[in-house]
Amino acid sequence: MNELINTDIIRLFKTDLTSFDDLEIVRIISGHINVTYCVTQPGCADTGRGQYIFQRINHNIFRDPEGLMRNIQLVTEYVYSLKKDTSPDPERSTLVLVPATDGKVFARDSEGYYWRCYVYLRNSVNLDMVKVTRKTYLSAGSALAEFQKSLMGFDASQLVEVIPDFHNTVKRFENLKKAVAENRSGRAPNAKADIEFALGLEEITHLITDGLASGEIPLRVTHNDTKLSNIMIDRDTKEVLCFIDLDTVMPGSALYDFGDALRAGGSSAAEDEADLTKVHFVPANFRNFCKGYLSGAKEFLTPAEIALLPESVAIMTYECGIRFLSDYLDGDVYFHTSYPEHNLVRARNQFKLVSDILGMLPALHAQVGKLL
Ligand code: GN1
Ligand code: MG
Repeated sequence: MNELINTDIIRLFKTDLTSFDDLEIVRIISGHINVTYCVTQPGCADTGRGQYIFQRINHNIFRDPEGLMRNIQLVTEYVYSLKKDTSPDPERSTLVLVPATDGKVFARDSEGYYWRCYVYLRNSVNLDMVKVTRKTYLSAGSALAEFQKSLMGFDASQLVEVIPDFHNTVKRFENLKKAVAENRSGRAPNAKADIEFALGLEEITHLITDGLASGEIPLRVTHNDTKLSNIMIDRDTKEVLCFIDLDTVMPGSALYDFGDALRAGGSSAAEDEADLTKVHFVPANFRNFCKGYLSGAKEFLTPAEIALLPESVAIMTYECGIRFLSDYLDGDVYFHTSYPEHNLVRARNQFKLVSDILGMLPALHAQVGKLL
C-alpha cells in the first residue's frame, strides 16, 4: 500500500480515469527530491490516457512551488506549440500537464503539499533503464541540442529562478567549506580524504561562472538536471522522445546541461555504486554523446562554450560530488538517502569520475576538435 498518495489527490486532477478503486499505483524511486507515483487504470495504459505520473513537490527544497509550476507550464506549452505541427508525435515530444479540477496546474492536499499530474509518456522508458548503445548516445546528444535550440526563442525573463545559484560551482564550493567547518553531523573524520580531494580542486570551480560573468558564455534557458534517467525514449524504437523533470528549467549555461548529461552518461556505473573499481569514465560515451550534441549545437554555441565542453563534464561531476559531500556533513538534509553512508558513497563515486575526467582532458579536447 501507499502511505503518501490516496485517491483524494488523484481525484483533484482532470484525468480520464473512470474508476478509482482498482488503480495500480507504483512508486517510482529514481528521484532524490520529490515523491513520484505512476498511476494506471488497468487495461488502459496503451491508450496513453489511462496512465499518469503524480508527483508531490518537495517544498522544503523548491520554496516557490507555484512559481516552479508556472515555469513548467510555460515551457511545456511553448515546446508543445513548436512541436504540434512538426513532430509526428507531439504528445510525446514534451511532458503534458494535467490541470486540476479548479483549472490550476497543481493541487494541494490536506497537509498543504503541492501535487502535480502529467500524462504518462506512452510506451516509454528512461535511458537509464536500457542497455545504452552508441546510437542512443548520439540521439541523446542531439536531443539535448534540440532542447536547448527550441528554447532559444523563449523569453527567459518569464521564468523564476527556482533555486538561486543552483549550478554556481563557486557558491557550492563555499557551501562545502561551511559544511566542513560546521560539521553538523559530526561525520567529518569519516570523510577526511574526500574533503581534502574536494578542497584541492577550487581552481576548476569558476571556469563557467567567469565566462557567464564576462558574457563570453551566454545565459540560455537550460534544463539543469540532464541525467540519463531524465531522458525518455520509446521502449521499442529507442528513439529519444523528450526530457522530463523540468523542475529546474531556468536561465543557465548550455555547459551545465552538457556536463551534467555526461556526468551520469559518461560513467560505467550507477551514481551510487560503492565499488569504485567498477566506476570509470568512458571516453566512447563522451565521443558519441558529443557527436550527437555538436551536430545540432555547433551552429549556436559560442567559441567559449565549445572550448569548455570537456571541462564542463569535470565541473558538473565535481559539483554534484561536493553537493553529496556537503549533505553528508550536514546530516543528510537534502537528498533522499537509503542508508547512513549513502551520500558519502555517492560523493566518492563522483570524485572517482572527476579524477578520470581530469586525466583525460587532452584526449577529450582532441575528440571535440575532430568533431567540429
Ligand atoms: C537531484 O531529484 P533528482 O534525482 O531529479 C538534484 C540534481 C542532482 C541529482 C543527482 C533539485 O535530482 O541537481 O544532479 O539529484 N536535483 C535538485 O542525482 O537538487
Ligand atoms: Mg531533478
